[in-house]
Amino acid sequence: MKIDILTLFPESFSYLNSSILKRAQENNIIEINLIDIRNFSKDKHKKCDDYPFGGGAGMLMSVQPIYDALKSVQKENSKIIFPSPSGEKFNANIAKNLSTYDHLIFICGHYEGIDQRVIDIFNPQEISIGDYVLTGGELASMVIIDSLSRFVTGVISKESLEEESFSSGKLEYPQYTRPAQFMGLKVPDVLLSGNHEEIAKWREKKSIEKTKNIRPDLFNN
Ligand code: 6GU
Repeated sequence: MKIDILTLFPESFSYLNSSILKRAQENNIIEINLIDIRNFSKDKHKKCDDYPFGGGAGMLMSVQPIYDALKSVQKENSKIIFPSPSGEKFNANIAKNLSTYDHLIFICGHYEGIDQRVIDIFNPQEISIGDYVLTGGELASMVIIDSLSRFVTGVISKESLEEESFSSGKLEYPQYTRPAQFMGLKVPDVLLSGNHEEIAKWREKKSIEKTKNIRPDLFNN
């Protein structure tokens, strides 16, 4: 999978070069490209924003630099995503769907938003990562990319994908590693028993308890 990220702040994406996504890139499973929108501005000062017509707070990202940046990477099969607080709410199903594309392009908005004509011309999928507002689309893009990458074959093991929260519709059970005792706190005996059937039962029970307490809505969906 190839992912192009259009942004005014390419330096904010170093997270994608660590840990699992670093390995995925080294193994040529995922290729991530950062495109600095500013390089496409035809303004003599490389300006990429301007005042909103009709007035209002803040600045908007202008259409021309984004248009040219997008055109420089768009192919016939590209899926364009615009992370935005006004998008549909992100979840694991959307992540799974995005993981099936060969080419994704993310447009990172900043300031008070972007010129509507970017949306009218390219018809991107608008995705919000939750009901709160971020200062820009960079963090949201990273959240979406991190999450969809886990569904790309070869990025993590099949077992990890199946065991974790939301694949089962429930929250994950508590986990422990060595030591078996720390500051008087003992790992539950069943996990040390070697009885896989009992361990599976305990995990299922804990998973249900936790979901009931914290996310009862998951049972109603
Ligand atoms: Cl995708 N972008 C911004 N700027 N704020 C958000 C968001 C996205 N999702 C929730 N809040």
